[in-house]
Amino acid sequence: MRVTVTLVLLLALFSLAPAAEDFHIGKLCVSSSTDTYAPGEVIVKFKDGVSKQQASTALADLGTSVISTNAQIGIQVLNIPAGKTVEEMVATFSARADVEYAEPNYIAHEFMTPNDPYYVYQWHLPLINMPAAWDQSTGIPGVVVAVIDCGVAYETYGAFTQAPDLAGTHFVAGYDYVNNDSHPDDDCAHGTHVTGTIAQTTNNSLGVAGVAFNCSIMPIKVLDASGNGTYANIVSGITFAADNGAKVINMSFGGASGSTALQNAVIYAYNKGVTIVCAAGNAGTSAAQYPAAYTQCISVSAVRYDKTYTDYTSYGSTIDICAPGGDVNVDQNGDGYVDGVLQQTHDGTNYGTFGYYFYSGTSMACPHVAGVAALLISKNGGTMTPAAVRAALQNTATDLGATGWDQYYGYGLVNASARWHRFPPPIRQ
Ligand SMILES: [Ca+2]
Ligand SMILES: [Ca+2]
Ligand SMILES: [Ca+2]
Repeated sequence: MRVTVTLVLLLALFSLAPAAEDFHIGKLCVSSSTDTYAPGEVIVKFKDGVSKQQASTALADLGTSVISTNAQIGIQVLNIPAGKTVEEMVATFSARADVEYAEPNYIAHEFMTPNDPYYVYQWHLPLINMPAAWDQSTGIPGVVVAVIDCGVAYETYGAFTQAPDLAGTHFVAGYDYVNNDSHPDDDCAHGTHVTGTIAQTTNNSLGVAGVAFNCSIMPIKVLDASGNGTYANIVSGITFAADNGAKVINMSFGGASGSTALQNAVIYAYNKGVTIVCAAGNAGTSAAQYPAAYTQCISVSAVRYDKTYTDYTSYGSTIDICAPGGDVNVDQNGDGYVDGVLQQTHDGTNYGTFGYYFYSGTSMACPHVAGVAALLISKNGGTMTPAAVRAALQNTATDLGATGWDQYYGYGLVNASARWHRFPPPIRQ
């Protein structure tokens, strides 16, 4: 007898965003400056013991004039002579015995703010410090995130249409284990929304943004149009991802039953160096959900705008970290819309009719962490063990609730912009 176990998508309520023309879009501040340092200026610090008179004589001899000084730091900002470059003057000052250091007057830019018009409604991205994180990395295509779900609107094929805001996203070949073909298109809408949070085409003046938008997505379909799938298909999806170069697996679904086959698939992928990120579940209880509860998986619970845990999120001893899952019953940020996670997907019936949907659930929290994991791996050059990814995520999370790890928030809210150092740290020579 064949036993079929159905899974439920870890998606709670959702509501349709009003038609695009109902959005009122505020002005975005995007720095347009491309200068890396102020032209015609250098910063110089003379050595302690060099008198003001000696310094000003040196500056006059070099044809420079003082723009400003900072007594606490002991620096002078200088105008350099016409015909000299900043590089030349930095070299000239640096070579002097009486100068401690000289450097260009670098220009700091505000953190990248994407120009996607509905980014302003994606409160869940700044909540995990995305603008600052994008200043460090937007991901690299060699880091592949497998989205094991109900498919993704990644191509135009047959009855399916590519989501307009996935047109610039990198995709690698996946598989459809529901229909047994190589076209894992989305007949449900969930997988496309999840994919958007990881790698929506970003800074393209369209729609919304994603966390690791220069990483690649491997779409793998294991759930059907109603969001159910067998463990056997999920096992196949996991081994496909592990065998085909995925660095991260996102699983925004779960079941209440443990399974030796499912556990062994997770171990197989983990041992191949794959970081596995799973939604904790939407049971609102401490009952374990699988695969999230397996120790190889990073189990993600869900918080809302005010950084409190949601009424639907599963919790308990297996929670590792939390991320924004949203709450579509409230508008805590006062933007006029429910506080769901906003991404583009189709309406679930007409596979070419796309809109921007506020979803909530641990399904939505999970891809935030998968995206941050992909950025970490990107910043590390494209490879990083799952143990190192886990350590970095947990050690840099922002603690919430009871001090230290707790059963609702795990190690805390994922922090995409945390400066992270190689694990283990290099030994100083
Ligand atoms: Ca976009
Ligand atoms: Ca809102
Ligand atoms: Ca805590």
